[in-house]
Amino acid sequence: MTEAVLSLGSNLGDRRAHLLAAVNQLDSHVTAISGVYETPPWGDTAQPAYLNVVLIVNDRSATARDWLERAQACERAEGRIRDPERRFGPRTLDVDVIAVRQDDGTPVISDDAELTLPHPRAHLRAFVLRPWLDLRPDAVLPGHGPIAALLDTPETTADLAAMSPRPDLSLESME
Ligand code: PH2
Ligand code: MG
Ligand code: MG
Repeated sequence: MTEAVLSLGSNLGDRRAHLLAAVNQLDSHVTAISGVYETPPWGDTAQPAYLNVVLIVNDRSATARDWLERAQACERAEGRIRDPERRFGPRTLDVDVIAVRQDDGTPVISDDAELTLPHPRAHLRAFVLRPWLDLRPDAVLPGHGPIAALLDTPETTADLAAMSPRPDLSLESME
């Protein structure tokens, strides 16, 4: 069995609907859904604000690569178009695999070009760390330490202050 932490983001079209479609597609594997946050764009600032959410997903038989394939299937279902010129540009739906662990708690470490685990930029991204903290206050990002501490670094504090919870857009009700 593996448990994965997935980061979902959307900043084009009906943002909440794109996030909800992914939750519904991952369906019975979803064991926890964070609050929804409105977040300033990271990495490429000339684009609309994002909605971000973090999911914890479990599957008896899934490998890390299975999670990547499921994440990409969710992106395709929401009409994701990749612009090779804009690596961090706008998107209908982005689903990133942040961290995976085996059922004995061992983290999956991978430097595969297609699937680097843990995610190589997660420690810099308040939009990943803050919703994850909602679900797992004691979580540790392998190689970087407790996520609570990572939200108190020069790389994340400004973005943390600029993001806001959107309880009005919660996905918990699954409507
Ligand atoms: N995703 C990106 C680039 N920048 N900024 C925010 N706030 N949220 C995202 O999900 C995001 C981003 C590319 O993966
Ligand atoms: Mg991403
Ligand atoms: Mg991505």
